[in-house]
Amino acid sequence: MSNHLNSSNYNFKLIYLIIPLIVLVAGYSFVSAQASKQVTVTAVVPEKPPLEEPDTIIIFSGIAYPSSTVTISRDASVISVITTNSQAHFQVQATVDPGTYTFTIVGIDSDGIEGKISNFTLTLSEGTTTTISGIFLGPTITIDNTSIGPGETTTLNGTTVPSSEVNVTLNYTAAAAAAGDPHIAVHIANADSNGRWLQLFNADDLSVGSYDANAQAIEPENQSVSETSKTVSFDVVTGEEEPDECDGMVPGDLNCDGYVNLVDFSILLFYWNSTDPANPRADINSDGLVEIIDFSIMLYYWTG
Ligand SMILES: [Ca+2]
Ligand SMILES: [Ca+2]
Repeated sequence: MSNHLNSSNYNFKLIYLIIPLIVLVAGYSFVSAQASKQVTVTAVVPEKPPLEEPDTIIIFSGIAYPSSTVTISRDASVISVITTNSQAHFQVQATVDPGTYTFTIVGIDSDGIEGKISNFTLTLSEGTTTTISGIFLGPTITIDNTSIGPGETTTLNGTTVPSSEVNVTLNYTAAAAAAGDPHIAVHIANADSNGRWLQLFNADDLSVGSYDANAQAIEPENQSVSETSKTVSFDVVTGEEEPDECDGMVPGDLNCDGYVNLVDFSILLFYWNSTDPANPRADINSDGLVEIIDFSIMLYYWTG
């Protein structure tokens, strides 16, 4: 077909369209400013119908994840599975019937993590060659802990274009946010030469509540900005909300080891006659005093 397109028998008209990429996660100035990235759609149309109608061709090119696969589907039917190079670039050409289609593009990184799906709805006229260039899929993202308490961390990581800057946007979603608490924070991570990025959050640096996070990459060559990644969520909880090992243990099992025995009895003696024992389970009947009644309840549950 390229012979036809380059032939001097035809005059070609170049339709050059710039469409802004739809950024699904918007609503705050930082990402809006960074989302000026654009995908270019170019269509080459023969001015006069040739004797034999040339094929209708669509070309996709862009960035996904290094040495990984990109799957392109047309109305949910896979039309092409391609491999990216070590710098995450891909280009593929497909011949399709004319018509209006929704194309979806999704990458799976070399760790098997699927990125967020990108969509394009296009009308392809017969005999045109349409090129969609500048596609930049959002980074892949995974999270290791979805609930963290004091001193605990959660790590977000994934893959994008090598040596890019990755902006991780943390969104505090709790309704009862403390006054003055920033609801949005952007953390900068840097992808290594294999495209792997990582961002760690420590519960001690965050308010108790629920968080959403996603990532966008800025590739080093042209400073173009990727689509957003999928969104991951995690909760920061207080120490008291951590699982209590004494939940479900019988009264009298003061050290919560599943037995009521001499160990529990020695703990009871330690707190004997106290009104506010450091181990509140020692006051078995919760009447404010560790005494003979508690001992008799302990004997009732005695397992030895
Ligand atoms: Ca015990
Ligand atoms: Ca008592």
